[in-house]
Amino acid sequence: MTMQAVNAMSYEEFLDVFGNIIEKCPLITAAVWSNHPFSSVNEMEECVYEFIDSLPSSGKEGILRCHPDLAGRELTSGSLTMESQQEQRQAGLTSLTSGERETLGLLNSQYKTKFGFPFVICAKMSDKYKIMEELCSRLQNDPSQELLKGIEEVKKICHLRVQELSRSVELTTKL
Ligand code: 2AL
Repeated sequence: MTMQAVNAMSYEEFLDVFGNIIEKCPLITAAVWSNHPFSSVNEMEECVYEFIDSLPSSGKEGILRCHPDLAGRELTSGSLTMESQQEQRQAGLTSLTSGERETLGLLNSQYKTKFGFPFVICAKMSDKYKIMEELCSRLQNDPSQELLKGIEEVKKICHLRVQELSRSVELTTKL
């Protein structure tokens, strides 16, 4: 599929393909379709990032709140999105010891109590040890720093999801 094919997509098709590049936030994909045609995938991603950056803090917090906890309830119950499931598995979160799961659960809940949104990190660029280390360290940040940091991670997750989609729908190098 070429960029030309992406640009020719109806908004329904565009949403079907790119609707979860920001976890459980298809509204962002739907909004970004307004900017088509795109000259490249990078330009499309930039539109997503600009949209996110233009949101007030409450909107950015909302995006973070759409992310599931790492190694949380949804992982255990099998109700994660396909993308999140794959990311958490790749980071080794499906094979934690019960002690590690308990520690991560405790840190996640401390984080949420302090900030009012979940700890978000690009799991594919990390592993269970780095995730716990980062969680402990980021717990010390102030809320405005953490909002920025969380959103930076959301953009990294988005970038990898777009790359993955580009491969799986065989978007050519023209993208
Ligand atoms: C996630 C997720 O679902 N995928 C990922 O890379 N990070 N969630 C999170 N709370 O960081």
